[in-house]
Amino acid sequence: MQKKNRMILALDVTSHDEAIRVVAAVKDYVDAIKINWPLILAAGPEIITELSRVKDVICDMKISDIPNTNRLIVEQAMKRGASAVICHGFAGEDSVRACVDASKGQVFVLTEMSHPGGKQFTAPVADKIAVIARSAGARGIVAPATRPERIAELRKIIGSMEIISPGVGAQGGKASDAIRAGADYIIVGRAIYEAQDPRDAAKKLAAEARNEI
Ligand code: O7M
Repeated sequence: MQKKNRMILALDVTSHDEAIRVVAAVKDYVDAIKINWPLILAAGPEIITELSRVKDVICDMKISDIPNTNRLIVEQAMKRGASAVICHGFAGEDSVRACVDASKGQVFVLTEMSHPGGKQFTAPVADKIAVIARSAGARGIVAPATRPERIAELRKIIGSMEIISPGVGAQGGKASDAIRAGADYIIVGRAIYEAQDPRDAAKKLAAEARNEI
């Protein structure tokens, strides 16, 4: 993934054709496409391969099982063309390591979730999860744009590992705040694909993430 726009598209649409339309409109302004269960279930896992011909695809299945099952899931995603996967950290270090091994290090570990409920269970253990992500050899972590101060604190734990940050737009976070706090990339979904003009929305958000406005 080339760090040009500093933005990852969260493509949570539920039709193959809609997904392709959105990607065609915004591909110049995003560095990768993150797909999650809504699109994989609607369009089938072949969508991973199809989109990987356009951009790097991050498979966000929030993998959180025992190590063997995690390995099997990651192998399937990578075989279909994913560039990286996302796993939860709360299943423990062995589960995270299984994802790291199966993806050759291309894992982002979710630390503290961006929604209000993320404060209940993930926030109190987020620092420990960041330590696990680092010691397991993950590529980076997911940290909340809705709480930029937490991005800054988690950055201190992980050093130069990458931070990708959801919660911009629909959840109330601001692209420039997340980047200033230490995120490498923002993750944006609804503020782009639900916009009247997704291309224009993506252009403006990328400019903000690149610190141009
Ligand atoms: O911009 P949105 O709110 O429409 O979408 C945000 C995307 O980021 C959506 O795909 C969520 O599943 C994801 N996300 C969060 O919103 N909060 C989190 O804490 C973590 C994620 C995520 O990407 O986890 C890997």
